Amino acid sequence: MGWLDRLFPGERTRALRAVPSPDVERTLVLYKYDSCGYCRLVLRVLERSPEVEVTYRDVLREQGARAELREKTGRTQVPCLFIDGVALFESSDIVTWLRQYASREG
Ligand SMILES: N[C@@H](CCC(=O)N[C@@H](CS)C(=O)NCC(=O)O)C(=O)O
Repeated sequence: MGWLDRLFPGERTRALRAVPSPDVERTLVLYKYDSCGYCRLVLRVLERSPEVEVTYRDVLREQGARAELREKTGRTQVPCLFIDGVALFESSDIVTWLRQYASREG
């Protein structure tokens, strides 16, 4: 659990640390499951951006993936995108970040 969650237990913080900027190449890991509508919003953006490399962790199909997410963030909510190791929750924020990332130059 991040320090913000401990300090404000009711708050649903979107990122546990400052989100890395989308203008340079990043290592991306997406925790998701396919029947989750919020995950599908994110997956749709990724389908349209095949040049974006992402490692997928399916919390329903892959043993240990959900526990891993809980261990890293204190939560089990998906979608969760790790950007160079920083967890970003909330599909709308993830979509916004990915759109900027996909349209970056270089
Ligand atoms: N506001 C969030 C909602 C995400 C959400 O509700 N995800 C559900 C699956 S569809 C979930 O992970 N629930 C389990 C949990 O929160 O631990 C978003 O837009 O990403």
